Amino acid sequence: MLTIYGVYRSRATRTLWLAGELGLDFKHVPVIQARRLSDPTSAEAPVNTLTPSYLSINPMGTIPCIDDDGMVLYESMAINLYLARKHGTSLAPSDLVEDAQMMQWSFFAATELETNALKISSTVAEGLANSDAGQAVMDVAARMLRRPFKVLEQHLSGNDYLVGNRFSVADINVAEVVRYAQAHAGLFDANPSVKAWLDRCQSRPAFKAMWDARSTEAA
Ligand SMILES: N[C@@H](CCC(=O)N[C@@H](CS)C(=O)NCC(=O)O)C(=O)O
Repeated sequence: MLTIYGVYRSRATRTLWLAGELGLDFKHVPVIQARRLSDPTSAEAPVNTLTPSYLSINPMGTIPCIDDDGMVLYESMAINLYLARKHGTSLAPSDLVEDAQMMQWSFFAATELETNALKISSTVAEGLANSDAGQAVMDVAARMLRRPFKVLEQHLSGNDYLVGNRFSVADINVAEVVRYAQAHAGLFDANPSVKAWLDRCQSRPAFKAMWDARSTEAA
């Protein structure tokens, strides 16, 4: 049995979206970020990233995490690459080269995009997007993203998807990070192929199902 830990309003979306694409049967345990609770250590608090029983599963206290028949794994990109490979289908790499390319794009998202993309989404989430200070933070983050977005743009101007000209786990891993920057219209206007690719990824039924579930979860 596969268990996926982590609320929808977290990086768990990557794994929940992939599980939908693969049609996996799984148990969802909506562990919430401790920072979103006023007293995460109280006895009444919902299971969160500081709850001892959760820390005994994932000592990092992060979400997502999975337990796949006793095999526990954290780090969202590793989880997704594992699940894709385990269940095969066109979402998984078909050979060693594609495997390397899917890892390349996943590491690229985690190391070259995520920090600055998150600055954009958290500025919006904090309601600061229309303030001068918020705009300045978003513009600096967008400037830092210019180069990796240009690399993505060059690749996607000649390819509909990141690897093997088909939708794969690499697209999920990168699209869910690029989404954090989506509120910065200028970044996407300057990179129309990235915008078109993100639209393609987000128009998939499994993304929409994940997004609907996320939208119904308490903010
Ligand atoms: N690199 C990790 C990062 C995981 C992470 O930091 N997740 C956040 C939620 S999106 C978290 O668990 N934060 C803990 C907390 O806020 O208490 C991954 O990709 O899985």
